[in-house]
Amino acid sequence: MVVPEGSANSAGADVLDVGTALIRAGQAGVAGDSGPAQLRAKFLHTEHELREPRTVSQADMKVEILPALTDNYMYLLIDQDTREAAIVDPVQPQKVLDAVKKHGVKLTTVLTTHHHWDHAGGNEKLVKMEPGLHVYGGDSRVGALTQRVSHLTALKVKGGTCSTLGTPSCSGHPCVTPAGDTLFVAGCGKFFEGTPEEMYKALIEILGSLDPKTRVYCGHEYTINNLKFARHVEPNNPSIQEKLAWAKAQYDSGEPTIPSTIAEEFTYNPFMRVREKSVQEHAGETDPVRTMGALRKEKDNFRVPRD
Ligand SMILES: N[C@@H](CCC(=O)N[C@@H](CS)C(=O)NCC(=O)O)C(=O)O
Ligand SMILES: [Zn+2]
Repeated sequence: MVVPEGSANSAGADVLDVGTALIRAGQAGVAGDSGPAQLRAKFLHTEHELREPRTVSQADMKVEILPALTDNYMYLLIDQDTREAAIVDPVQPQKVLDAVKKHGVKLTTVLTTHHHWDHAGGNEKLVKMEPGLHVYGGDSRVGALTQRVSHLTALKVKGGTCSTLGTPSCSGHPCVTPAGDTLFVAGCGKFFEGTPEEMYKALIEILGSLDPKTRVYCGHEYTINNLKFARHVEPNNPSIQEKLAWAKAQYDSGEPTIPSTIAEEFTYNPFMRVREKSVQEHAGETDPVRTMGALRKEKDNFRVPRD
C-alpha cells in the first residue's frame, strides 16, 4: 500500500479530492442525457463496474470506493461516530444503496463534484429512492440540488467541519477533499471551457497547498494511461516508473489505484510538476502556466502505448 494510513492523517489532512471539481463546475461543457455512453451504461455492465468495492479506513472515517460505469468512482464517506454517510457522485444509485445497507449506516448527504452526466446523472433517481437527502453541488445544473456551495463553503460531512475548495478542500480536523475530474492520479481533467490559468490555480495553488498527506480520491480510474503520458514527458523520473509498475499490479489483481496523496502527486504527476525544469523542457516552455497549457494539449492527442 503506497498511502500511509491512520494516525499520520488524523492531524488534519485526510481525504478526498471532491474539491477541485467544484472549481470546474461553472466551466465544463453541458453533458447530454441520452448519448451513447448513457445508453451503454443502462444496458451493459463493464469489467470495471463489476470490480469489488474496497474500504479505506482513516482516523474516524471510512471511505468505501465504489467502481461505476466504465472507469468512474463513487465514494461512500462514513462517519464512524455517528454512523451517518455521504456519497460522492452517485451515478449508480442502486449500487450506493446496497453499500449503505451493507455498512448499516444512514445516508444523509450527496456531494456532487460537477454537473457532467457521469458524475451527477444519478442524483434525481437517488433522491426518489431515498427522499430527504441534502444534495450539494457547485451550480444549478446539478440535478436535485438542495445546497449550492462555492469555494470554502463549510460542509458538515462527518464528525467535523469540512469546507469546499474552489475545488473543495477541507480545513480543520477531519477534512474531505473529493477531486472529481480536476486532479486524477498522475493526471488532470480536460479543460473543456477552462483555461491553463484556472487549472494551474486549482492544481498548484489550491490542491497543491493542502497538507501533503491529504489523500486524493479522484473521479476516474485513469492512472495507468496517465502514467504512460507522464513517462513520455519525463522518461528519467523513477517515481513514474515505480508508480506505473505498482498501478499495473493493482489493476491486474482487481484493485483500485485510489487514493494517492498530494505529496505523491508532486513526484510523478506532470501537471503538478509544471514548475520543474524537466517538464518545462519537454513542453518547450519556461513558464508554468504555458507548460500546463502545452501538456494538456499534448495529452489530448496522446496515443497511449500498449506498454
Ligand atoms: N481518455 C478518456 C477520455 C474521456 C474523458 O474525456 N474524460 C474526462 C473526464 S469525464 C477527462 O477529463 N479526461 C482526462 C484525460 O483524458 O486526460 C477515455 O477515452 O476514456
Ligand atoms: Zn468524468
